[in-house]
Amino acid sequence: MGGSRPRYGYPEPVNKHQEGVAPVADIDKARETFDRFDANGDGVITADEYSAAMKAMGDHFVTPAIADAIIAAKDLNGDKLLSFDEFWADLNK
Ligand SMILES: [Ca+2]
Ligand SMILES: [Ca+2]
Repeated sequence: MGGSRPRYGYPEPVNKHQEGVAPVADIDKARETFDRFDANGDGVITADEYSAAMKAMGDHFVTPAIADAIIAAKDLNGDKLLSFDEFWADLNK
């Protein structure tokens, strides 16, 4: 009959897998979200696109004027458009 082996000196991993834990922003997910906002796929999000996307997600309070202010807060180069780099930089602040 097979005996049981001693298990000393063999540390077991505490966390085998951590589902639903996202300690750092995930660039793939960010890209997915960005694409959802960027309706015409030109690589930048306008206030209109932002507002429309929020509406599509059920948030009717983000008017184009509010979207304009949100984008202005994230807009790093002042062109009033949100590029993916700016979007990503905002997520990682
Ligand atoms: Ca666009
Ligand atoms: Ca910009």
